[in-house]
Amino acid sequence: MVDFKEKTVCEASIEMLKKASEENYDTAFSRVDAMKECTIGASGICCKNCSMGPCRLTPPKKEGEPEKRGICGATPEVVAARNFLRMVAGGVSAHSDHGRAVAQTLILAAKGEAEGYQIKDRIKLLEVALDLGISVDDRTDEEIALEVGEKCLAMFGQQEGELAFAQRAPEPRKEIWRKLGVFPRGIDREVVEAMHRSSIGVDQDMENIIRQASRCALADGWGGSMIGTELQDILFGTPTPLRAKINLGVLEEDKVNIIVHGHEPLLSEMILLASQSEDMIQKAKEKGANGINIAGICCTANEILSRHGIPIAGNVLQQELAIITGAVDLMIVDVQCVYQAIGELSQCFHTKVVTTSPKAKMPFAEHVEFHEEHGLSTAKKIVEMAIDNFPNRGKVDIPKKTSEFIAGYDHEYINYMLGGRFRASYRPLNDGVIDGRIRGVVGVVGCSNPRVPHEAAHVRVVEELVANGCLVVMTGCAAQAVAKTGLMTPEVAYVEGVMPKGLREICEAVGIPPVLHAGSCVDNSRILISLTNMVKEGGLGDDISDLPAAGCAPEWMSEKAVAIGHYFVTSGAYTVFGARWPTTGSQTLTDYLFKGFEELYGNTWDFEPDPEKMVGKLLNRIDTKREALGIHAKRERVLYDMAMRRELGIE
Ligand code: NFS
Repeated sequence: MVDFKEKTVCEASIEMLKKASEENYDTAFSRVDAMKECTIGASGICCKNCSMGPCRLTPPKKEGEPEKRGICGATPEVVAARNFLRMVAGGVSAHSDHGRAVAQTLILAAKGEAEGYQIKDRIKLLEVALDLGISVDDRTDEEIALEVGEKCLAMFGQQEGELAFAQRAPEPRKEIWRKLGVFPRGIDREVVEAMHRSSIGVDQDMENIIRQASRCALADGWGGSMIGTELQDILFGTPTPLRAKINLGVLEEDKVNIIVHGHEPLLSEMILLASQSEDMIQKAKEKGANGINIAGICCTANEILSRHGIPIAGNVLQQELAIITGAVDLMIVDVQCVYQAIGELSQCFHTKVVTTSPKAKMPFAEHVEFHEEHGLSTAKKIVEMAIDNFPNRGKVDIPKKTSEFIAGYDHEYINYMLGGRFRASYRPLNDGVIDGRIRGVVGVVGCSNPRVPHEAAHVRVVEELVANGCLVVMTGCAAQAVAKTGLMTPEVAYVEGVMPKGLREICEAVGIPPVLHAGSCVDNSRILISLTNMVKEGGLGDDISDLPAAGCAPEWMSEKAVAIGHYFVTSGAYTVFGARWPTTGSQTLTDYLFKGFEELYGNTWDFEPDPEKMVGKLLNRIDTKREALGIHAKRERVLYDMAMRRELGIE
């Protein structure tokens, strides 16, 4: 008998896992038990980049035995470095293709050729235009937006020079990138070069391979992802804080439930618009439903949550569980983090799975291709499919579990909330860090991974960081885990024992929670800008690597997380991963990333699967930085015990 409490800390998920087990539905939670991990592949030393192999470079069994080489002679560190580089390139390609699609849509919208899309945030448009050196005088918004879109699109094919958005980084950081030869050029160029250099018989120098990983990752954080975030803000509005609900309980028994799943808000924004139209609501009523309910899964959820307060049904590991409720009339997907299993699983229920991207089709799904030119009409067609499917429902079991939280904290809002409309500034944040009320700022990001208990490490790490006076900024599926705990509501500041007095004073004065939801995974680029703003505000050193700030991804699984981690580290932020580390097969490479990077980038990668030890490492690094800045005060680390957690009502 499986103990579901060992699988997840989320009560709603436990309920659905019980149902899955009783009624014999497969999920990632059960498949992971049947799939034994390949330790050679997991540690990064299996090379399958040509058909002479795969070459499995297992470490020597006895002392004195020679280290294994690939058939071409490749050493373990070179194989592990190539595999790492390919992971980075995979992640960068995903974020960047997303950014490209947004740039293309902005161009269409500026020309009036994208049905349903318009320029929503004029201030962001002007800011981005000025950063890109685009003239804004005597021009219409559409003219400016067209040039912004074209300039951003050109960044993908750029062959030489320096990526324009990367110029936003602090000066000393840019000097480091130039000195090391990792200043990103064109986004596509960096991905292609990564693939070339890691193919058989090309780059066979570990450090040189990792150099390309750095350049490629930076082309994501300060390129593809940043384009995605900035241009989405222009098209759909820059998020501001709003209250929302999360967990499977947001599905509604009497309404047509449509789940938007995937990553690109280009699609979900239109679905939302279509679902709010009078004719669609009327149609739903005709079929006996009490309206249309949209909920999100994965990062597309974070996107429409941040801009419209649309509820989140769950994170990546809840996509199958949502279908098992029997209440999902249609799940619409675009790209990334969509499990193939949902197609087959949907056959056991009335749920329709609809794929929409020409890049992403799958068995057992209906394909309704989505093109921005006809965005709204296609969205209406899909919403109608969901309405027509409502009467086909069978037994419905929606877990009665939801939590409230606040989302929508981007760097613009942090600036505004701390300083107010007329003196918007990062000064109060920097002062809070300098006077020690905020010990440090930590970004907690990334996926959930069924190899480790779902959401347990996210919750544990964040609780402890807050208990130790850190302000936490979250994105992705990690944010969705902690949204269920109450730590993302300002009211938590009034609960005894959650955080030290200093952090509490700041939260109370500003009216913020200690944990800020900053959006989706491409929005990690917002964290880069926040860190840069902290540097530019002054008093905390000259570069990102001087800040008492760090990042972590306790439950990551996607290549995208590796790309994000690598651009955080090469931008100067110490970053710790949990769950698994992909280069453990080569001590030489692991040492280079965990130690050697200190001298190069002023901070390093690290790995720590134990959540409490992970917090220890993050706090150590933060305190070291505080000491270097001369703002250190000795203090004990608080360890959150189970009684304190229970008091908080955390699952
Ligand atoms: Ni990020 Fe978002 Fe979630 Fe991981 Fe997948 S949804 S882009 S990759 S699993 S956080």
